[in-house]
Amino acid sequence: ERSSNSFSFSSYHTIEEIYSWMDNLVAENPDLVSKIQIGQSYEKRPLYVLKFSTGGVNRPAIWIDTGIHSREWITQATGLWTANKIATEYGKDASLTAVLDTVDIFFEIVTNPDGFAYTHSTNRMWRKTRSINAGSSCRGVDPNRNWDAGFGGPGSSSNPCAETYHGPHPHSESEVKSIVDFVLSHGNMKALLSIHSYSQMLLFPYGYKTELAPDHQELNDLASEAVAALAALHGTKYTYGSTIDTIYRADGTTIDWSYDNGIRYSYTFELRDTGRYGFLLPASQIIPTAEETWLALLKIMEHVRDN
Ligand code: ING
Ligand code: ZN
Repeated sequence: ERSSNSFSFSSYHTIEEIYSWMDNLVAENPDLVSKIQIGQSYEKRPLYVLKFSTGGVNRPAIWIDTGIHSREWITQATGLWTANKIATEYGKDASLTAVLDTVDIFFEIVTNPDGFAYTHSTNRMWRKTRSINAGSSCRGVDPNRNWDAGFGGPGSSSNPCAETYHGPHPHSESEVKSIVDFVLSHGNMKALLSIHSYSQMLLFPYGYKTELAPDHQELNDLASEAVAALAALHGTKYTYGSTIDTIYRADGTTIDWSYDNGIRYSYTFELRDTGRYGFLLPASQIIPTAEETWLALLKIMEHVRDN
């Protein structure tokens, strides 16, 4: 695509199309959007983050990632629509404008590029990274079990062939380690929103233990507001709660790591649907999904701005 004006948000795209679209977004919004490379994947693809900022120095910030599980194509597609929304609505939408006047947003859209390329070339259902596992013919580590928060517990697998393989040690995957290093060195991240599919859920810590998070009540109240805003658009119903109580025990996950590292507003979205199409969500649902998710994201961003 030459111009991001002619890019179709209602279809799924390859990594090459997405990376070139990102360059256009930056070129067309140079005062708001910049592109940062935070590292490279196992197969040496660049790991890009879009930074949305209206100025200041090390402002409080919100991290959003999509596509850490490569087969969850609705998430990268929602990421593209959302990044475009942020760029086009700044200065128009009063609520978003007020957020960006004090808060920066960091957005990693293709968080597992090797897996994503593999879902296009070879296996549409690939979830993990593509790293080689010593002593096994099975490839890849689950990048949502690889974080240093309850790492290696029973809510993950030590079998390299399993979909929830935790990897040889915490942050063994460069796709994970690059985020860890970036977020910690930033030092002022107030929220971390990690977007998955599917199940229509809004989850918060913990996944690795049944103990309630110290901020449980606030996280639960904000989740309730966010899913109400989401449902108001198209009637899409979300459940919400701590990971362990709402889906299952999960050890070494992104949001438990961020929460344990001082990022109070740590949430995982599980986007549409509830299983009819699952990971193969029809492209006709991209825009409705992104639109409704945006309303929930805005609620969370407003709360971060005001707290
Ligand atoms: N589900 C998530 C998984 O990694 C999840 C559920 C999200 C667990 C966040 C813990 C924290 O199993 C999908 N669909 O990936
Ligand atoms: Zn996932």
